[in-house]
Amino acid sequence: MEERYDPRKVEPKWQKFWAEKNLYKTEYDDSRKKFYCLEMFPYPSGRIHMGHVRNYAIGDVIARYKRMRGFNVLHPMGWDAFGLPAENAAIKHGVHPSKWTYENISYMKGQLNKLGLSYDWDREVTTCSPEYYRWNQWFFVKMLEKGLAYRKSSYVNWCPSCQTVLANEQVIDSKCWRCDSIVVQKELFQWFLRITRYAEELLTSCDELAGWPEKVVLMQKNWIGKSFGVEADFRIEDSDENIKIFTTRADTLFGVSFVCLSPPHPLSARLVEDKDELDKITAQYGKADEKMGLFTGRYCINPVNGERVPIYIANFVLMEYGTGAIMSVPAHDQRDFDFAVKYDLPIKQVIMPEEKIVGAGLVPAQQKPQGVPLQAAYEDDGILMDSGKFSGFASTDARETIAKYLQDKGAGRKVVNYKLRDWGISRQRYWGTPIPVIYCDRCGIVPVPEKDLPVILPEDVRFTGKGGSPLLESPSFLDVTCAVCGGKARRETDTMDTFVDSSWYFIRYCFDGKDPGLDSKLKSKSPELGYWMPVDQYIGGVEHAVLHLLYSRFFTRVLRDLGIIGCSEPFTNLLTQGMVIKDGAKMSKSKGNVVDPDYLIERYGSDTSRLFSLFAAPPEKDLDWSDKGVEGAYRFLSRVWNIVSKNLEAMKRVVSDDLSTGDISGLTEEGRSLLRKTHQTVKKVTADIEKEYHFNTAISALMELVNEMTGFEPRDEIGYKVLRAAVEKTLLLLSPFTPHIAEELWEAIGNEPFIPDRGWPSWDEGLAMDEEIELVIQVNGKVRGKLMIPVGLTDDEIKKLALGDRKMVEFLGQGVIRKVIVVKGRLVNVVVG
Ligand code: ANZ
Ligand code: ZN
Repeated sequence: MEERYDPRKVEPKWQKFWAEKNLYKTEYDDSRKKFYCLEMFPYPSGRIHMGHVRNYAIGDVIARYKRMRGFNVLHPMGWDAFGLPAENAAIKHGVHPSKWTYENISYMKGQLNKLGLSYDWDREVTTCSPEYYRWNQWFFVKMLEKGLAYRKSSYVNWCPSCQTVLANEQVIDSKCWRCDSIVVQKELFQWFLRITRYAEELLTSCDELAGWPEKVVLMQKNWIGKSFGVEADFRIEDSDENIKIFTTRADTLFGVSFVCLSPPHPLSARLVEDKDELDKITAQYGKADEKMGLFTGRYCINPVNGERVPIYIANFVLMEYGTGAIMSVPAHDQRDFDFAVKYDLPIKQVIMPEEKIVGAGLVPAQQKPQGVPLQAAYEDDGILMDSGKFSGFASTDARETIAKYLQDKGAGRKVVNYKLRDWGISRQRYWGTPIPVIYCDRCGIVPVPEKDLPVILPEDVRFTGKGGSPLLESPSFLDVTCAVCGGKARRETDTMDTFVDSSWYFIRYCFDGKDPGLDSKLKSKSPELGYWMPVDQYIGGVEHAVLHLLYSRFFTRVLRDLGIIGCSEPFTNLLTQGMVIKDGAKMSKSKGNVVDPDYLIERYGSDTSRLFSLFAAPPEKDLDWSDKGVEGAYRFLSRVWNIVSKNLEAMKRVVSDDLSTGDISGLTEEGRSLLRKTHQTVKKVTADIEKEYHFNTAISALMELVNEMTGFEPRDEIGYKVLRAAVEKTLLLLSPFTPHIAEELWEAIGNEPFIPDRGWPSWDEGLAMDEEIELVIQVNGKVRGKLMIPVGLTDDEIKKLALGDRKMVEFLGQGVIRKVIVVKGRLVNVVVG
């Protein structure tokens, strides 16, 4: 073997070996325990970054570890390949999104392979390929049949100069990313998936996500956002019509000073006379920065006290939430407060903080705080004031009481609301899955029949970035005959949100890519899905903690209800890894603090890159980049190399024997110590991996063992046996972290290659035990001394030692010993009277 560690020689050799023999291929085998380990698939942006290296290194350790523990491990990889950057590249540089994407994939796949990741590439998924997205379309058509997909009008960002819809990330400071025009809101018909049908189930089953970080579960719950409230009717003056408002604070009804409608609310157009004014405010709809209102000139009646309340149109009231209309209580809601100040509307306090109450009784109206006007809304709970017969109630009770009062009067009802909105999936762009419907003048909306799927995205289109989707200018795509009447029809030109692609890719991985039976297997229950799903360990960035995970949970349930899959939750355990930071900031191009993985691999090798990223921090914490740390990881691996190269010939002459059943009496003191350290290290590394994947402490334990090996000089055969056992166990334990060097040295000492098929090493409790332990001596329950004693003594021997200790003899003096208790061989309590 080479004297010096040179990863540039070692790593390509093993990558080639693994690939040629297709050693990471996985087979469905239901006689074996499975483990499905999944890392979030990357967007093929061009190159991988350190965040990917970290994410995939973590996943690879888990996959390799579980494999060595005897699981049938599924560990796949693929590409989230549709999306805006490809289209932007086409507009800017004239390359076709498909070419751009596939070239990036090919480069990045090379990078992943250089990292030595144990993927079964036969299951690779590329979401922009028709073999993949045809299933988006099939699921969509099924969802249409079930009423889970529907079309309605809603608002999109629109650039009036480019005449095109903009994604949120193409709107920069309210302006178009290309031409700097002010972006407006435009109403368009769009397709939605009815995720709200699953809102309650998605919420309650959050409690089953025991293997997820608590904060992620909380984010899921908050996003679903269940709230209990009241729908109250405010009758419009001089009309029999009501404005229905939704409030969670019925206790503040006596403090209402105006009512606001959302601009698109159907009543808005009827109550406002000046249509230009309404258009103006509609253009500002949904803008969080500036609150704007328009007085309609009309009034409505507060159902609790009959007061006349002015009706406004306000840009911050969302049409999609509650009823699209609110009652405004400036004294107790900061947003309403700001609005009231801006438009000079009354601010009427009806809740006061509890501390203000004198004595314990009710609060008479005249005792209300006088003088100083509110400087800001008082949003907390408290005691009602100026609220008619409800004054003096605690606000929490009043919410109930007033709700009931309204209900009895027939002017309101208790309701439950969810923040969760149906999922708008229409994107007016090219590089995505075509939505499989056609529009026929005679028959209306017609789903593309199953036999005509997939609807293929045409490649011969032009990219100008102006005038809407390129699909609009592709007659071969656009013009179709209606599947129902055979007449002329038009294809839908919108494509699907790319989140659809990532909502079920983990299900696609359960099949071999070339499985000819796939066609039927994805349409009904299959043994593969029953076996592999759910994912046992999912690993990825916390930035996907809300939408991607929620959509995946939704899709899994839809497929369950279509009879395709047996489970409801897709991911049993979730690990959200921390960020990679350098010089105190997240690594990013804009910060200019990026370290390129290619450079790192070229200079130090992928084992060092992996080891550093696993050693520098536990997976869920941020990883602080350090050049010194990388150097340190490299030196450590060099040390392992040197131990083997220095002792190679002698080690090769002895048989492998970890002495766990052998006779250790012939060992020197150092030999015994190394043997003990070896068994202790196996135990510790195993425990650290099992306990929340504490790879960093596992690696430090390995470093300690290697230190001890470095200082060890075997003198005879049994010495070399011990060294060989230490080296072999080190290589096995290291192999999930640094697979290349582990294979190389494993082979060098004369073993058959391919470590992942070896079992995980075991340890012997007896040999791992310390030779001496600390004995705590108490007198009448108080600690009076400590003593190092050999392990394995009987209680009587321990008693003798404890009582014979010189300090103890002095301490006990003339006292009478009534009892001596030995606890677990580690503590002696002497009871003296
Ligand atoms: C009066 C009020 C008084 C409110 C008060 C709050 C505090 P959650 O808890 O998130 O469900 N609201 C209702 N529908 C809305 C819409 N479509 N657009 C914008 N805001 C809307 O929030 C419910 C509260 O959000 C409701 O309670 C309503 O304001 C507002 F001291 O009603 B509240
Ligand atoms: Zn038709």
